[in-house]
Amino acid sequence: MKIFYSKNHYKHHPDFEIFEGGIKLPVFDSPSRVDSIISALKNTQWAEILMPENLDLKPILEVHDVNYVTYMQSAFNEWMQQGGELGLNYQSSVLIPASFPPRRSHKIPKSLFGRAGYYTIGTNAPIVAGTYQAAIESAHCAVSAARAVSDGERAAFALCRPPGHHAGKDYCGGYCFFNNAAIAARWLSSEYKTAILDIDYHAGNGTQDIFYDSPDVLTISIHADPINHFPSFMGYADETGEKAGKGYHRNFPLPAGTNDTDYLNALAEALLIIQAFAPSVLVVSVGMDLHKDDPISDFQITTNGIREIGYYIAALRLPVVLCMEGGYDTHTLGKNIVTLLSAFV
Ligand code: Q9C
Ligand code: ZN
Repeated sequence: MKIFYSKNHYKHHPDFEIFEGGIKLPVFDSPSRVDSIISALKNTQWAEILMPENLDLKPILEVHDVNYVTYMQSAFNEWMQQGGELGLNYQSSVLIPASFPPRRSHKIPKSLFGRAGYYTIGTNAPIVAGTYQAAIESAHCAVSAARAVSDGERAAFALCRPPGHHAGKDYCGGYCFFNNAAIAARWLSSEYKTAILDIDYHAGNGTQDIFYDSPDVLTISIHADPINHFPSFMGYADETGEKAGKGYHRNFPLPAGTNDTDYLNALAEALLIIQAFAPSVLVVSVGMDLHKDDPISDFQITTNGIREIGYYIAALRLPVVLCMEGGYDTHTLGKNIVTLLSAFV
């Protein structure tokens, strides 16, 4: 299986993020997540590890607002020009806004932190010097995997970091900057009927938002009930799309303690909806934070459950583009990814 990943992911390495209560914690989306996955993949007989194609901004701008992309490109350097955070240098500074727009406000202030607040949904998307480059190349991994599948591969894996499914057309959040899976799906959808299945532990609010009024791409997310978990404001069962997109989005919020059987029941229901849509290609947002050992999650899903999830999805017999999203237990991450991907080998 073709695996696309860029070494430049490590350039996105903020030292900390800010949790509820103002608690400063080391980031969960650490570069070592990718090391865990790469070393497990290297121990298989089937992983062909490749660099992403060097694409331009075009596939990214099919999903993201040009002013947001420009903000992402310049934000960190603008902050350094303004002096950055007192006592921190270029290498250790982190850009995190502290003011967010009131609902329905569409004023985009000129000031850096005005824009930062406008283009960010929370404190969990810290921007450092290398974030933009890492995020661009992460998106290119997704498009490269989409192209491999379009060229006839049964499946391809985009080892995206930073992840993408919390990023909307014009916002970052939840460790995500550009929505890799949505970019791959938009790229594919010009030629193929495309569906996205999101199995990350968190609701894929960005993906939901991007395709919410569109019937072209069916989007389904299975996740922790947002009543208790990030992204809090989206991912509820009654959100099913709007305008022409009505009926083309579905959420499956699941309770704390969800086990393999509970999860597979929800997945089976989601897969029936996908079959009824009859896509010719499937994009999967792969978050391994659904595993029982994940440090920020409360599902009880085992590695065997993950193997079954792979079999269930593979049984659709559709070409599949898998994009890495979350998953923060670096001890089990590599093994779980190899277990999931094995279903497509
Ligand atoms: N109290 C992904 O898995 N919030 N993003 C953590 C918990 C941010 C997760 C706070 C979680 C973002 C791609
Ligand atoms: Zn997640």
